[in-house]
Amino acid sequence: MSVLAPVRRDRIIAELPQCFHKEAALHSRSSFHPQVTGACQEQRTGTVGFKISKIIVVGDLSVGKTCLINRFCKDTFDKNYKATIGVDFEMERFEVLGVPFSLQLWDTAGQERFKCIASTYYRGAQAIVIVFDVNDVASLAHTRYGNENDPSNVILFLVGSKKDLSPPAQYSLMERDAIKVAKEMQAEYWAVSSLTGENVREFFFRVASLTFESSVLAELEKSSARKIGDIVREYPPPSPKRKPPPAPPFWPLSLFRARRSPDLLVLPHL
Ligand SMILES: Nc1nc2c(ncn2[C@@H]2O[C@H](COP(=O)(O)OP(=O)(O)O)[C@@H](O)[C@H]2O)c(=O)[nH]1
Ligand SMILES: [Mg+2]
Repeated sequence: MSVLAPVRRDRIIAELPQCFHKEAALHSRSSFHPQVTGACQEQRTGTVGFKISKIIVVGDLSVGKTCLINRFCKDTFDKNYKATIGVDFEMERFEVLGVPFSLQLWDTAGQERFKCIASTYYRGAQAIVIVFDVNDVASLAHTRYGNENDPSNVILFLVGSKKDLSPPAQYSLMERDAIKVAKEMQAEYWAVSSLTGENVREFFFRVASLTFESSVLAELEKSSARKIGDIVREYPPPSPKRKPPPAPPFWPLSLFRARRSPDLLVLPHL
């Protein structure tokens, strides 16, 4: 029996949630990668079911990072600004295609920009969520810094926050620029409102699904590499010169002497 409580019913993902904008999406397939679906059906997902995926949230001060996490994890919204002190994180448990999968959402007060903290904060992150305020062009320009520290295999999301404060005409102008930035960074673009909750759940479901998909694909790649390794070990390629294999270096010399004159069997001194 599992010691953990069952996953909440509203955290169960059975189908791939769609992207927000096809032009700036990590991929726009309508369903999970067939290899991933197959592996889940046949329970070949290895360690993925025990994994906690680290997701870090970065962006300028006051763009709405904490509110975004709180809207999703606690379904609350606080109008009063409370500066985040230090580093905080929330855990969210999901079930994707029947496999348990957890996200650890890291929130900061913006210290990730300082080089000494950045490496610790970014280390092991599977996805980076770069938040900007859709009503503040400067905060979009600043998002580019998020790119400097990430390793190449990390999944990037560019999230425009406070959509409720942006009139539609103004929003569409800003969206053009945001999509351009997202494409340059190879990030997936989303626009959300933590006040109304618009797109918040959809966004985090997409984060969970894409990180899950990439974890399963990595696991499948690892296990096929292991299988190739086994075949190579079992059937080593023939060596060009057929030399007898060298004696293991730890064999005592006396063993060889003993073989040559069996009547003088000397057991090795162990
Ligand atoms: N109208 C509106 N205000 C927001 C939204 N998200 C955050 N805020 C406000 O913006 C301020 C900063 O939010 P916070 O999440 O603390 O920013 P952080 O410094 O990036 O963590 C707070 O006063 C929030 O109430 C939103 O979606 N809509
Ligand atoms: Mg904060």
